[in-house]
Amino acid sequence: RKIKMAIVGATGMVGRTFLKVLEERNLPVEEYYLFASSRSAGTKVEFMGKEYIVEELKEDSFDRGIDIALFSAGASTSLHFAPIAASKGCIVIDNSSAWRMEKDVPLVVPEVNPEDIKWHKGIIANPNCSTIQAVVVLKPLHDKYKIKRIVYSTYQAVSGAGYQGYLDLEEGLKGAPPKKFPYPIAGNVIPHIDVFLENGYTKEEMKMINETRKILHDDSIKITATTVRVPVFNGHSESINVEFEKQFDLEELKETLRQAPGVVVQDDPENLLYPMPIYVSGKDEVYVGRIRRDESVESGVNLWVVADNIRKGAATNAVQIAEKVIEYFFS
Ligand code: A2P
Ligand code: 11C
Repeated sequence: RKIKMAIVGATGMVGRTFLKVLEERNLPVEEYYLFASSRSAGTKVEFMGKEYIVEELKEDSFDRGIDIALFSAGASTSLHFAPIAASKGCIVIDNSSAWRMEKDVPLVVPEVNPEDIKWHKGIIANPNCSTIQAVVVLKPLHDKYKIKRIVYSTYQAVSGAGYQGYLDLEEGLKGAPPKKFPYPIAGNVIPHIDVFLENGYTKEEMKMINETRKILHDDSIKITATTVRVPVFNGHSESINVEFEKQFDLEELKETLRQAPGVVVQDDPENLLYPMPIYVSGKDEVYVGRIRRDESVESGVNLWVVADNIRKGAATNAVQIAEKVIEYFFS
């Protein structure tokens, strides 16, 4: 069976990375279609050694038997177009926040809960970048020691806010005023990502809390979060404090992480070895270091977790979901 795939938002930060990751991973896809808004319809893009023309996304865009669509064109585009695509038999893998918490939409990180893909009803959601890198590391620890509570503190790169966010740092370093963020990001730290909610948390913080529970299938885990934008171009960093039900041996915990799929342990303080975003940018794995016991509680650990938010945090994760979709439904 010939598989046809669409990329929606092909001109964006994540969309361009979809194309890069697809070129690297060689999926059994016969035909690709590239979509964006009317603003960039007609744009020529080099992809898989061919020239593609970006088309405007419209209601009838999925009428030509497209099997799988990777969406990264913002939540409002997904809200409108994902159900239209799904109604035409297309499996949508959506990178926006629009569908993640819907009951009949699986929220998937392939290293963590690939089986959830099997009960999809047309839309599969890709989690928020900050959540993805956290759960890749937390899942093997939850299986072994049962997580009781998590405290997330993030240090998030400007690329998470798309091209405009990236430009705010680039131009801000030359003295230009901000356009995307409410304050200058160059030389600054902004404790505010996405909109504020009534409980005083930002939406980014609540995404981390709710998505972690959904992906780990455990609503009993207590979670709190503070999410912060820092002047880093690409690669999100997170300090994760975890408390377990069970006791653990630190060496065994490190070994568990070394064995975990998609995880690289980079932890050798004597040789000043710990993960940092400028070195992790461009990688598909999640890096963890600074692994140390939290001596203030019965059974707890501190972790420093870094990943490329555009690759593993978005594009790579979505392409990995597509690979699983093909394995489960097209072979
Ligand atoms: P366009 O380039 O035409 O604006 P980023 O997150 O880097 O800002 O990228 C957002 C992506 O979503 C871009 O590819 C953008 O296309 C696309 N996009 C935004 N709005 C729409 C829309 N209404 N329909 C289709 N694509 C959209
Ligand atoms: C950021 N995490 O770094 C955000 C971007 O829910 O998909 C991704 C928002 C989302 O700004």
